[in-house]
Amino acid sequence: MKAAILLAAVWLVVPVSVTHAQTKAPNILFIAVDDLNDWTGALGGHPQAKTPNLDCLAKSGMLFTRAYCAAPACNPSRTAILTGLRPASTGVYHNNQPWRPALPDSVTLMQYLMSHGYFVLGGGKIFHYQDPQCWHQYFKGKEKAEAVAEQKIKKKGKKKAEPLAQGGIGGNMTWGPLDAADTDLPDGKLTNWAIEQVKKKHDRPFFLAVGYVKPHLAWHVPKKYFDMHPLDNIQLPKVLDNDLDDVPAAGVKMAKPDGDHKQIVATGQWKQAVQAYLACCTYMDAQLGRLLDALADSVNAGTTIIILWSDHGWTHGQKQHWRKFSLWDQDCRVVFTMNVPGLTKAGQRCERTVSLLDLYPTINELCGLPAKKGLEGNSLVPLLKNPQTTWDYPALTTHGLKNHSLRSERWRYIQYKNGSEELYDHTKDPLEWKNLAKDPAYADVKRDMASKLPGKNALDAEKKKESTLEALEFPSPMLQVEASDLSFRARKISASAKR
Ligand SMILES: [Ca+2]
Ligand SMILES: [Ca+2]
Repeated sequence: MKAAILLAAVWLVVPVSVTHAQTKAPNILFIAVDDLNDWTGALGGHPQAKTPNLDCLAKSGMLFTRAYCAAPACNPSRTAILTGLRPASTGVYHNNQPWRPALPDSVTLMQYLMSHGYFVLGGGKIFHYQDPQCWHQYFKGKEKAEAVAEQKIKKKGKKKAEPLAQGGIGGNMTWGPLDAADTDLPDGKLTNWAIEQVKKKHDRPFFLAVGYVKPHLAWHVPKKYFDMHPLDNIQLPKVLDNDLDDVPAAGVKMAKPDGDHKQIVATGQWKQAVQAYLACCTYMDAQLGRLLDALADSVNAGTTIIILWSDHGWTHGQKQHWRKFSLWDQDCRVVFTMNVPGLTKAGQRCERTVSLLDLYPTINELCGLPAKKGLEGNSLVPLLKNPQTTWDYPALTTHGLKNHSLRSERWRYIQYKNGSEELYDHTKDPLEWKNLAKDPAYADVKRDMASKLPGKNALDAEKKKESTLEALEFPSPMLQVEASDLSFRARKISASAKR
């Protein structure tokens, strides 16, 4: 990746008082990665992670080392990011709760940008449940007819992107290398489309959302990515055998030790699962590299803010837990980088606790838009200017009604709906092995953390009738949104100058 070009400082951040008519507003490349935990070179969560392009992106701007999701599941995490409202305020806690019916009047980040003159386009997985009114254009990926034709080819015995070896425990938890090219898969096709967009000279500032679906299950990517992570050498995450002994029942229920973990251990596939996830991360990283190179070579280099985030973490057997859907650090921590030309500098790391809820207000400020009322995050611009800035905003992650987890720079405090608690001291216990919640010495810490939990907890939004299992994830097809930007054309960017 051409890091040097990303650093080009062509313009400075637009002060709020200056309108778009007077100065060129930045473009935004908004990259989402599904289910990517800290197993990246940049965050160092796994020593064998190979993510050179992501690492280069992080090194060329600001890496937030303590960034957390608002919820450890796709739908509620993304809903929080894109509406600027946390789950306890919306009632959208789980994947089976379509967000738009629950929030009919919510003006999403994309809608807000549209109303201020941005050209808003996207592709891949951004929302869990698609919302056509949020986009001028959307890349739907594969045509339905094309997918059907492919199935027919498969049935006739012609091999296309079929697994070379199959592993896993069933459901969507399967893995194995594919006899396929990068661009046979959705993330490769998405990247080709996104490259065309970043290369174009647009007549107004753009917001381009690119949502990668790997490393989400199922873990099937071209064979070369498996070969880059030889099975014999794979290291398992560090675990403590009796780690769940000091976890309250509500936490054990989230860990589900009798579920995936039992099956993966019984079938001797722990290393295979780790290999497959690492392979998927490297595949996604290769697509990311192609996109970033294209931007660096384009007319938009130097005028485009690059933001990359993952929607939550992922756990591979720690606390006998797999997937996300828990309130420990491994599921709540996300990858989050920002490259803001003229503002961030190469090699910056910010260790303050930040939330993905902060994205909406941050983007507004960087784009010079008026602060939108009612958003629950904080603009990160002070940290982008100086990552050492004092910052007393612990990051809240919520999984289900009244199950909260709060992370400060030192502590993680968990409080379940039934009142049971966990407390971990990250200065001594980064893997959260020793629950200090019952130790009276920490009563003050607990009280302080508990006082910062939401005072109001919205009741559950309406649920879909189907199962809540992960199979429901990303059920909505990548909709093609017609280029319905007529209202926009009438408005034009200069409209914002009249405010
Ligand atoms: Ca996800
Ligand atoms: Ca423990």
